[in-house]
Amino acid sequence: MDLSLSDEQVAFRDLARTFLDREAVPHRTQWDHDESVDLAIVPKMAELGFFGLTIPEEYGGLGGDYVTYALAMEELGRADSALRGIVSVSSGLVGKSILFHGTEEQKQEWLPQLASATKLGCFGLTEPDTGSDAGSLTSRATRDGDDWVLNGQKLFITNGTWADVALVFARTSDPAVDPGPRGVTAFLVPTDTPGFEAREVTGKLGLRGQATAELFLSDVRLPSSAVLGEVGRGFKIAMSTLDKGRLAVAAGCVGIVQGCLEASVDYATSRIQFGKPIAAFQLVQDLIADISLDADAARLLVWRCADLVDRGEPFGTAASKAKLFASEAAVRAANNAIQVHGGAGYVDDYPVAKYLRDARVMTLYEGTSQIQKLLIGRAETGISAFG
Ligand code: COS
Repeated sequence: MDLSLSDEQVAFRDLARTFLDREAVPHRTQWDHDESVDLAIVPKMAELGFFGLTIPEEYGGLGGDYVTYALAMEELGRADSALRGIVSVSSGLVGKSILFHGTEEQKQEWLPQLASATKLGCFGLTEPDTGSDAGSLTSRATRDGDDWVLNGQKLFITNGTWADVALVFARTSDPAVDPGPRGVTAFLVPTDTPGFEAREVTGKLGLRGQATAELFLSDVRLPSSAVLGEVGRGFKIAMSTLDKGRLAVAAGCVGIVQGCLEASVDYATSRIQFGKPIAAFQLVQDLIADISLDADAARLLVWRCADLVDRGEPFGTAASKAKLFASEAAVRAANNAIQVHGGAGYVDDYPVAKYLRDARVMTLYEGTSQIQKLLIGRAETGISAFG
């Protein structure tokens, strides 16, 4: 077993870190206060390859591997999780769904634009009344001649107000006959289609630099070519895409833990109390050791999962484990980092308060910690707790 990174992987990670330290880290607190990152950074990130990393070269991407993708997500999480979300939703959840389930026409139309971030995507699965129970979604798509007409509502949609294309999951079967996952179909909805509206969700605890929206679909008329994959197979697209999304969230969480470690070491080695740096006190070292252990353990789970993807092996349960552990570790590490900083960690002069606020949602979105545990339990026992 070889856990060392290739020269190319190290080079990409270092390039990403240098770029983000220059272009994102100095601005992240302001973006957080403004409740929006400066979108001028998006084309620069695309130029570096963040958006096209795992999209094949024939569609304008770099055709890279998932270990490199995990490294990129880690660096984004260390710098600003709002940026990580923009990338992993647009090119990950939306781009990968199109890559693996789209027609050649759909790939040609959308992938080069998503890889270059000239267009952004959002992923419309969650609804006001269906979060964990995604298979019970109630947005409807009905046939009208050759067209589909969509009506419904989506909630907590990352990139919602910025997106040019929304991947929307809607029920195409009669809910009285089939209210479950089998009646769901995926649609690619250009957001300038009449009847589509996105409204910003405000007042978030964290990820304040990221656009989170509520989507409203009122008689949104789409041609048949807007269907992604087969009619009635949309839930499988959502679930298989979320497996890779969970890997991206987990890798971003590793970045949060790493950021907490670096900030805590910096602070503890320079802050003097009782005549010496507080890093000299064993109870402070205990906190730092816990953060360091969380960084290593989460990173190893993420790399294991990315390696399984690269080798074409099943990785869904490994993604659930990585997401569960890394997201809980990010919250724990941010809390420990604030403890190292004392009162200074409670304000925005240091990054750890923002790390905690951003980390908190990681245990909720793309499947709560409880859903990840149920999925792991189902894989181990062969028995489903759902429905
Ligand atoms: N990849 C491919 N197909 C999958 C899959 C996966 N990871 N998981 C499930 N499926 C398929 C199943 O094989 C099944 O197919 P068939 O109908 O052909 O048998 C179908 O999808 C339904 O699967 P299942 O019976 O597991 O559906 P459930 O309603 O029981 O799913 C869970 C329950 C909890 C697994 C699901 O609703 C879930 O993951 N919820 C969390 C949703 C989430 O992460 N939301 C966040 C949105 S983005 S912020």
